[in-house]
Amino acid sequence: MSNPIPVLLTDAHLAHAGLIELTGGREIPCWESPERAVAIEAELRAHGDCSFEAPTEHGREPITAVHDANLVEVFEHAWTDALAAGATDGSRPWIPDTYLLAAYPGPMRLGALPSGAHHRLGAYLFDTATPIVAGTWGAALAAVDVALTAAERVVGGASLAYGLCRPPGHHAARGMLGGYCYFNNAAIVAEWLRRSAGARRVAILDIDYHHGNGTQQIFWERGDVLYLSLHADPARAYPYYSGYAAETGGGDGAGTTRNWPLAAHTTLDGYATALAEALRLVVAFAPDGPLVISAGFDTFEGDPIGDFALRTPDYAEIGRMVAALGMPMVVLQEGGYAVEALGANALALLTGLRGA
Ligand code: Q9C
Ligand code: ZN
Repeated sequence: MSNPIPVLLTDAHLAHAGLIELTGGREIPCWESPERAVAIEAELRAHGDCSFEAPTEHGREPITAVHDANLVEVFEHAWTDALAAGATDGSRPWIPDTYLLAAYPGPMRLGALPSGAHHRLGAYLFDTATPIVAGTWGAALAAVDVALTAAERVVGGASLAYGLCRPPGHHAARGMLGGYCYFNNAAIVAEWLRRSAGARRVAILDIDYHHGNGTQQIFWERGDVLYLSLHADPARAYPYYSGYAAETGGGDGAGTTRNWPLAAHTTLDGYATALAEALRLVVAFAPDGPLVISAGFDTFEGDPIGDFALRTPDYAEIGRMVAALGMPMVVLQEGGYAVEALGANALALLTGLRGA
């Protein structure tokens, strides 16, 4: 008989409702909605063997340990500066229209920056799917606290804890927001485990449908953090520019990044083959801290923005495979947009992870 699974969550995410994202030249309702976390919470409360706990505040230090301090400052002030400048009347999200690409300066030496943080934000954002509203900053801070408090539960002895993070995190890089992500919850936890919890080697297993470009970038040259990701082949799927099998890390991190780009219509068969390879690498790496799992359910057959074909019981099998490692685990919510199935999929994964 195992103990209830600690589930860390807060209502702070409700104030982050981006309203719209721009995709392929169209304005569409945000897939990444408050209803996602509401649905997962409802299902776990109704049918899960879970204890529900509020996060504690951890401040900014764990955030600036992985993110550029300028990004944090610009993100904090982007909404209020947009309002003050009259750039939005508050009824619409802020989405910058001008982005600072690496190619912009060329040989030029550029001397100044725009005064409004909402304009500077264009230097710290890589797509048009990551809107900012009044509650975004607070929700992103709270999601980090959710993730870190879940990690503390595991460090304190729980074999498994689940952080119901919203907004998600794995697309956020050191100096860049994007992909519905603001702070990289999983990367912040991994770095916190290294710096503050005595771990010398930490592994991150990313099972969201999309490649976690942010997590990979943050730990690219780090031999002490293993990043493993199963995802849709970026040759056809967002984020397009990373997640190819040839990307394996650099410098001290050569060999401690690995990617499994997968085909459209991937079912449990193909998924489990890749997952088994990844799990063998976790064993070989021999982490001495908990396994950090970036858990997305956009691999589900009914997901509106994915093209995999996993079914609800498959998440229990995936969970059992990971549980067989016998490692303590911090599970953090990333994507998944089939709202009606999210609760069942989360419950299945957690049930499997508990070894049931
Ligand atoms: N037509 C997460 O799952 N837009 N982020 C894709 C495809 C961005 C996904 C557009 C998808 C971001 C956490
Ligand atoms: Zn995703």
